[in-house]
Amino acid sequence: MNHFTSIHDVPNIEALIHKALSIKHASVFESPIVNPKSNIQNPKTLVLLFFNPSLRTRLSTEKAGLNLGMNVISMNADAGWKIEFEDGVVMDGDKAEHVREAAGVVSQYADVIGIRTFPTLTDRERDYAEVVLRQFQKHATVPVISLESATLHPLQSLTDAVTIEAHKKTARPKVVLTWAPHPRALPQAVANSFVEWMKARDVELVVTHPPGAELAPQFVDNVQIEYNQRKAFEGADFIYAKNWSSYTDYGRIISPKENWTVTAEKMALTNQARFMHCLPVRRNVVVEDAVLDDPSCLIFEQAKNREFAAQAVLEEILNKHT
Ligand code: SN0
Repeated sequence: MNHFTSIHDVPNIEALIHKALSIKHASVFESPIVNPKSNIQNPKTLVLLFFNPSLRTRLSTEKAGLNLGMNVISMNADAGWKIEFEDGVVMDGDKAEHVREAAGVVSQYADVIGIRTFPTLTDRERDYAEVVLRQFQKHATVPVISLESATLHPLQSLTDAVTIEAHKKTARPKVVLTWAPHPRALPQAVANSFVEWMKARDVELVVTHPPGAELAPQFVDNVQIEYNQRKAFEGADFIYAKNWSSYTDYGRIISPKENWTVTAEKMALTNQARFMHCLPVRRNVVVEDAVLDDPSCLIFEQAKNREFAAQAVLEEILNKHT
């Protein structure tokens, strides 16, 4: 694998999911006798640049790098110089460094670069062009992985595919992505990516959201959309909740009249579905305490699987490039 910025970078999705599962299996059943780091003569360096906050992505990707004996350097990119991403501009404003130099310089220290960048939620064209991620990728001389970009979160979705694969009880489980309320305008990235990865899996995918919360057509073409949340929940094996702001009225907070919070009462309509969320989650806004605190809830399992997903991706990239 050359880069990991979306599902389209993955040559064999099935193999990558099973690689993450086998790393998970080994971490549970086989304790390594030697620290792999002690055997590594020329450790590779992973540099993670965060233009936005992170807890799980940062810790799981750092841990995955350490598991592989890599040197890991994380930087809150807003602590660096303000970066210009447009080409051909006269840089006489507040931006001190162009992405051409920034990406070129980071490439001098890194063997793999991770980038986290959220959307503006005001400029849809720019966000969906993935200007920050693509400019970094263009001007870096080493592989780039997305740690959540403006419109996609592939490491999360790989994790979610791994989690569903490990917990499905039937060959073709019913997987429901449900929109949920939120006080802030959030990206569509997790939902876009989840749909993209689930479309590539053998699952019955249903997306449920109120009118006005339609995702970008390139993601939901041929996807079953159900505006009645209760109806969507019927017979579901997995309920994946996520808020996103409007794509059509770009960045607007959607406030439906009905209550879209995931409750224990709604979960009772399902086929004893396992609840999933990428986190962070607003308790009693997105989902009730009772659902999150139920032992069947998969949120910690998802968080744990982030490590194995990141390790599988890094291994694939290192195998190709070292
Ligand atoms: C991000 C999102 O894309 O929705 C990260 C999810 C992995 N979530 C948030 O920004 C939540 C912020 C909040 O205020 O609850």
